[in-house]
Amino acid sequence: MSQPSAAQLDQVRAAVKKLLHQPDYDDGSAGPVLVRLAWHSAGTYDVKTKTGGSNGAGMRYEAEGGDPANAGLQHARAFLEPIKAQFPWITYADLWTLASVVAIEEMGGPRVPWAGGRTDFVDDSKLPPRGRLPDAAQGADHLRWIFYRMGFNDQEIVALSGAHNLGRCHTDRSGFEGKWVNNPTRFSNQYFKLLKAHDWKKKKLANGIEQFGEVVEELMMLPTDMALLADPKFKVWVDRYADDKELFFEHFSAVYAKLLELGLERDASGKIVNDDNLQEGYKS
Ligand code: DDH
Repeated sequence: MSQPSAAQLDQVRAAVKKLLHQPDYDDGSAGPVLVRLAWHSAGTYDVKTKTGGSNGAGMRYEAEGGDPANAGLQHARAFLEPIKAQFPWITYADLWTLASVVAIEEMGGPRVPWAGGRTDFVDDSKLPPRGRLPDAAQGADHLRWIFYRMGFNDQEIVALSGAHNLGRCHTDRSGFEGKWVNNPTRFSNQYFKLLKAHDWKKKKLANGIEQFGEVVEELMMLPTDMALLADPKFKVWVDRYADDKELFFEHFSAVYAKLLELGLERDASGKIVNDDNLQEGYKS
């Protein structure tokens, strides 16, 4: 079979939409954890060595899936298993990334351009080493070191960080606890507004981990979130996104699409040309 048709992909999109409603899970939606799955699958990319990225869906295997940074993402993968069973022709790498853009849009966010064609072939020589994903206990220098490696600039780092409008931290996954905004299943620019509006104070959790909290509402910020306020170059974009939701949506859509494409080279027709291992299902 050649590349899936638009009609086939629409069927997958519809199935993901149906699956998002999960009354017994977290805040009632699988959306946030699906977004984190796609981001962590893509965010291992290194522009210099051209290793990592969403192609290959390497997180299915222990080397990547067992990285403590990916704790909890097995829930996201499990949510998507019935869809993979229903549509076996789609690769995991395409399914994970597509599910995240469906989730973002369904939760009220922008439509993110998405193209398929990723394979599930894991090239052992290109396995990303652990430690490529950000450490929330660090500051602005660390953010630049991690995200410049993927090929992003300061504006893009802040726009991407706006994904913390969604979901929450879990003590048993990252050690941090709580959500950034009151409605964590609604995509908006609230994260930037709250970052500026509150007087965030350092708070030590029972497990010894330090995060930031405030007294009025039980919301939280990570040290890396606070770094966006403290660094003058990042702060320019925090201010702009807090004031202008449309601008944030536009920039987020562009940068999130770029994230999902890291490591993929396409020809004019959109076919991925730098992967010799096109899965049976996608060979034309
Ligand atoms: Fe994040 N994130 N993230 N994040 N993230 C966590 C949760 C979620 C960092 C740390 C954490 C991005 C950037 C950063 C989402 C999306 C994105 C948690 C809590 C930590 C810790 C995990 C847990 O306990 O379950 C750090 C550090 C950074 C950074 O340095 C910039 C980006 C770029 C995205 C994105 O999607 C583009 C989402 C969604 C969640 C909520 C997950 C959930 O289960 O809910």
